[in-house]
Formats: sequence, C-alpha cells, structure tokens
Amino acid sequence: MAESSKPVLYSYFRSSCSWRVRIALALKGIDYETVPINLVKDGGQQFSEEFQATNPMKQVPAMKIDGITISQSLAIIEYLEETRPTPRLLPQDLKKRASVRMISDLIASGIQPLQNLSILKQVGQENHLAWAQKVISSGFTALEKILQSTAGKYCVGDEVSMADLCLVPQVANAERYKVDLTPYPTISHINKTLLALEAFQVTHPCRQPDTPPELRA
Ligand SMILES: N[C@@H](CCC(=O)N[C@@H](CS)C(=O)NCC(=O)O)C(=O)O
Repeated sequence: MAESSKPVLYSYFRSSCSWRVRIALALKGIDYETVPINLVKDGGQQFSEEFQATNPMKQVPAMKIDGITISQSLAIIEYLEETRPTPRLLPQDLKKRASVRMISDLIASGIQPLQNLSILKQVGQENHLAWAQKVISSGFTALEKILQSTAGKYCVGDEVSMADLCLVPQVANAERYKVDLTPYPTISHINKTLLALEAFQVTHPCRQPDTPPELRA
C-alpha cells in the first residue's frame, strides 16, 4: 500500500461511489494520490487481504487521510466538508441541507446498492441489464419528483452540493445500463449542467489513472 502524507484514495475508475469522492476532492482543491483497486481483474482486487485490511466491506472508495481510514463515500465527503469547508458542499440553510442529504441518501442507499457489481453477479449475466434498468428507473421516478421542488440550477438550489456529487455518477450508471432517460427531464438537465463544470470533467471515469486506453477520452 502507498505511504504518503497526501490523502490516499482507493478508487476504481468506473466506480460511481469513487467518482462522488473524486468530485468533492476536485471541488475543494485537495491534492491526493490514487491507489487503483480493479474490481474485476483477478476476480476483483477488493477481495485481496491487503485491501480488506483497509476496507473490510471489500468496496471502493476508501480514503486514508489525517491519520485515519474512512470508507463509505458519504462519510468521506462529510469528513472533507467538516475539515476542509470551502467551497461548501452542504448548504448553510438547514432545510436545504436536509434536502441535500435526502437526495444523496436516495441515490446512495436507494439506487446504487441495488445495481452494485456484487448484486448484478447474483442476478446473473442474462438478467443483469433488465434488473439494473428496473431499479434505476424506479429510483429516478422518485428523484425526478423530488427535484421538481428542490432544484434550481443544481439538485438543491443554485449551489453545487453533495447531492450533485451523487447524481452525475448515477446518471452515468444509468447510461451504461441503457436506461431510457426521457421520463426524467429534470435529472437530465441538471446532469448536463454539472458535466460542464471542470471538477466533474477532470474526475470523469474516462480520465482516471486506471482508465484503460480504449475507454480514455
Ligand atoms: N455505500 C458504499 C458503497 C460502495 C460500493 O458499492 N462500491 C462499489 C463500487 S461503486 C464496489 O466497490 N463494489 C465491489 C463489489 O461489488 O464487489 C459507498 O457509498 O461508498
């Protein structure tokens, strides 16, 4: 494992949860080192004993920072927010803050875990596309309704927040699993607006240290 005084992010280029954290790091201008954990190579490097010592959940992301190890993307983002508060990713207004957490949780607990790699393996190769489409569409139907009352330019008002860090990677997963996004105009519009921002571009899966050459853009 890498030793450095810089924060270390254990990440996989294609992992939507890792992407959330990469965006937070980019927005806050935090320099860090990436340790790639390939979730498919050699049966999955997340299962190695070495990585399990970092995250017993056998998932990315995990982060070593300030002498501690944190897993769970939202816990990492909240730690970054509390220790490096600028720019803010949780609004000052407590009602808006609750909306940000609601949307983040909707995606991080209500959608992504149901279409995670380990679940898709259980569902089986022949059913995995239909399954992923079903769970993402069901979550997006709820999210589209919620955003109609919380969104401004972004998910909650006009400031980029933790909710946006969850939205863009989840839309990328939806595209990967060929979900029809036509019924979700608010989600699609916010996603497009966010993808124009540098922090979302430099952290994109197609531009990571472990992105294979054929997927680079
Ligand atoms: N709740 C966790 C979920 C982490 C997670 O599901 N990570 C996926 C990649 S996005 C993973 O490592 N999957 C490995 C596997 O399923 O074997 C978080 O937000 O960090």
